[in-house]
Amino acid sequence: MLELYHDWRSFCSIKVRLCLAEKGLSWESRFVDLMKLEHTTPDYLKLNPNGVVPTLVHDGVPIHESTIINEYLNEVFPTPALMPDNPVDRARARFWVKFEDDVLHPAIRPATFALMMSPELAERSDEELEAMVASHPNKARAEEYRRTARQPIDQAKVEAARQTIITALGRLERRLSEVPWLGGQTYSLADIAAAPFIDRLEELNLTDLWKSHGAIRDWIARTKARPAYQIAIPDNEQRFAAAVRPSAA
Ligand SMILES: N[C@@H](CCC(=O)N[C@@H](CS)C(=O)NCC(=O)O)C(=O)O
Repeated sequence: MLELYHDWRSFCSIKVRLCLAEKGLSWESRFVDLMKLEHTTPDYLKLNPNGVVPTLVHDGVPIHESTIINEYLNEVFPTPALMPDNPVDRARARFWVKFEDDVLHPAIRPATFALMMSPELAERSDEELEAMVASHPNKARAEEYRRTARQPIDQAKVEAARQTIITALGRLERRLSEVPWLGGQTYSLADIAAAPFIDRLEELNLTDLWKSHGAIRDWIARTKARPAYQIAIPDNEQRFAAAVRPSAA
């Protein structure tokens, strides 16, 4: 049995749900509400001491980290294969998965906190915030939650992240001008890692950033046309209250 501890809205959770959907796997949803700080409760920290979602539990065995979870799923459920079959393309695919972990996900966080999460986090009481800071294994992240809940948006940080996103989109555009998918000729874990970025930039109303990137827009259209994409992204009622609702197309 597969259980996924996840938040419908979380970038890394979408990444794992995409992989599960591409594999056609059924799984039990264990919703961990990040806005209610449920990821830092003692029970959840026992399951994932990093205090983050997602966590996959396969027949009682927890697996952490979205990239590692997707590699695990690809090994244990090999069909359809989600890594290229030659070593050079596999190396390229791994590079783009790492690019998502190192660049895309950190770059999207400031705007997500500022524009999507702050209204809901502001509703948390001081006691809840203090308990979260005390129990969160990553104090820098805990402070980010507290700051978001109580202080004005740090516009300079959001702008710096926007510049990082613009540079990242330039790199993605160059890659996708050469090959149809990030890993080369076939859809792979690399595309799965980057796909949550599409939905998040839509929610943040930042799609202008790829307006002049024809190869990215083509990749987005092909990615969104995959049935797994529509299964994995949140329904409207599962989104942040502040989200711009993307059309179903
Ligand atoms: N590298 C981790 C990152 C996990 C992560 O940052 N998850 C976010 C949601 S996308 C989270 O749980 N944030 C809560 C927090 O940082 O307190 C992964 O890929 O699984």
